[in-house]
Amino acid sequence: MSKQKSNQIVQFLNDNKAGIFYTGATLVAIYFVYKSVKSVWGDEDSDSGFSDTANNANIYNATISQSEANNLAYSLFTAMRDSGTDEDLIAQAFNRIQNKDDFLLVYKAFGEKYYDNVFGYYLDPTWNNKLFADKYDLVYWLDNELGWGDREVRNKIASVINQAGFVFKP
Ligand SMILES: [Ca+2]
Repeated sequence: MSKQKSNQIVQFLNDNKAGIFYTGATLVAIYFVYKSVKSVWGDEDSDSGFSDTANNANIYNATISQSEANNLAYSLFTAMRDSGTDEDLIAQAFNRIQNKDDFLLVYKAFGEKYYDNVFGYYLDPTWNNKLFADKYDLVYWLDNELGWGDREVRNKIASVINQAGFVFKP
């Protein structure tokens, strides 16, 4: 970039400081309004917190071991943690989740993780990320990641999640 060009940019920024500031502030405000609207209307099931139901998992009825449950929870996390979703990986994990106790073990292993529910990705729990994101459980993550375009996967996974005592629309 030429010196003259960069001087022009500096000049432009100086001349438009207030405008740039207000544009930035407006974008931040829109982001927060969108987030709060989404959290009020986006989920009819407003109780998206960690469910104690997981503690009722009967490991004797589970067809997977605890370490398999940990691996499946990690696969699901991997499928959802970045922007976008790996639907195939989710479907694959649910091939192993045969009954409600399997799901409850995986649910418990997943726990709650910081999640930007607008852009759909995991945030490391640094102090500033805690301002922008909340912790959500596996059912919330799945519901938010799988949109109406992912009907096939939703159909596949809904019944075992509902059997486990959660509300998840196919
Ligand atoms: Ca994602």
